[in-house]
Amino acid sequence: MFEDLRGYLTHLESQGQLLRVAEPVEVKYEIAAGMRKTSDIEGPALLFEQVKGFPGWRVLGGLFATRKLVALGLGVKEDQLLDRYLTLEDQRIAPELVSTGPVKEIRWTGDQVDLSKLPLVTHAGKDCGPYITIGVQIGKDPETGVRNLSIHRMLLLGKDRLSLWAPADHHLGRMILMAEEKKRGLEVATAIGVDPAIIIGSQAKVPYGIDEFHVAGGLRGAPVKLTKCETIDVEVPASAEIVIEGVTVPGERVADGPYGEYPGCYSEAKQAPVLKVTAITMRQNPIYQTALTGMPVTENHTLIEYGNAAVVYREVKKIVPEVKAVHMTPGGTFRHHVVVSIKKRSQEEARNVILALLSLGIGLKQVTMVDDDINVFDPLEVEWALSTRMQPDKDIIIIPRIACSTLDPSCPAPRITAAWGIDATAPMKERWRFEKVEIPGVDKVKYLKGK
Ligand SMILES: Cc1cc2nc3c(=O)[nH]c(=O)nc-3n(C[C@H](O)[C@H](O)[C@H](O)COP(=O)(O)O)c2cc1C
Ligand SMILES: [Mn+2]
Repeated sequence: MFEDLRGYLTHLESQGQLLRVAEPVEVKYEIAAGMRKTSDIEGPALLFEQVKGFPGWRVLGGLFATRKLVALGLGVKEDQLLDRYLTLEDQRIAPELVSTGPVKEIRWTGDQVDLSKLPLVTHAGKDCGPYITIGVQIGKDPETGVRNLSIHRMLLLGKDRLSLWAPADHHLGRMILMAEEKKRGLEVATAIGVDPAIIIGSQAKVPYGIDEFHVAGGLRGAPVKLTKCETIDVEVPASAEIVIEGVTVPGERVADGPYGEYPGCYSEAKQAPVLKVTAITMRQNPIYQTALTGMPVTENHTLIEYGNAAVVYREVKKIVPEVKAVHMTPGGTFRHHVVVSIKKRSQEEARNVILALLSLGIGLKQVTMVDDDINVFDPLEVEWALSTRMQPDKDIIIIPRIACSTLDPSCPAPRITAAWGIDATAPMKERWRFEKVEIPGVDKVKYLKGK
């Protein structure tokens, strides 16, 4: 368990997973270039100690650039990530309210609020401007008051204005619309620079009405300490580096984009809600955290993987208790394609799994089903199953149109996709015809070193 982001960074440094960059960098492209490179070479996370034009600020990037970093954030072994995540996600621990915390060391309210003083980063070459990309938004249901945590990008619009891209099928987007129906704004706090469990917890695919602070508490094995905001009725992590308090402007929309998105392509300008900022509080010498997205794999992918894999695993398990493994694939952006291995007990049950998974609405466009003797993490074995265990005329299911939360540019319209499933499990009868050829005694060959 880490007390806060700083505690976690100390741990990362001791593991050789944090690099301090002393060379001064620009917020436009230069920070993101380093993040792109570290994502492509498997880490480490980067702490930029000198940011041109922003004396006294440090910028943290690529904190979850690799799966290894996500595993370190959860304090689990990389090869046990899904297993451990499933257990921890179920272990809910309620947050604890404290009277104050380090996040209150500096307070800007009223005219002091000035977002241009924060080192907001411009990432991709064609992005329309600087974005906050890894702020954890905390909002409350306008009727029940139940909190929600999620991450939504925010475009810098002015010294006290940001866009807030939260679509209607995400929980925060729903809350914004509910408040608008009552002709009100929604109070939203954005916490930047929090301990890893809060960030990972914000990505849990739990139903509407569950406060993800309880999930974060379970992930870290201790309650998250929260304190009240200055200008809105929302609670935030007491040791966050920065908190931006604000209220959405009912009915107002602003062009947001183009922006280099998780599918690895630019999204066109969208009409996004607007947040009027009412206060900014922070720690002394704050660390501003930014996250990269774009071509997989980035932290926008690694952070999504386990929330999605957990939902898929739980769903498959309801249908086939003998589910062996689930792999959200990197090329599938950890959202669009999943490979699932099962021990089939009846001839067509892989088809039931395909239909169930495509209905989840988490962005899945392709489900590939294989038997339990196929390693879902090995693309060669998966392709071998496709080459030898399935016939395209009868083993592919195509669903012409479903509602789906996706930014896949090939979709015919926003939030609509076609989807498909491939049953590459072998028929149950004449099973011997699909058996892998194996040579006895390979493990006894001592004169060659294995991988
Ligand atoms: C780095 C990062 C950036 C993200 N940016 C956005 C975004 O701009 N808009 C969005 O709708 N979801 C974004 N997401 C995904 C949501 O935060 C995620 O789907 C979350 O689980 C939604 O929470 P909810 O289930 O409470 O709605 C982002 C995720 C990560 C890790
Ligand atoms: Mn939620």
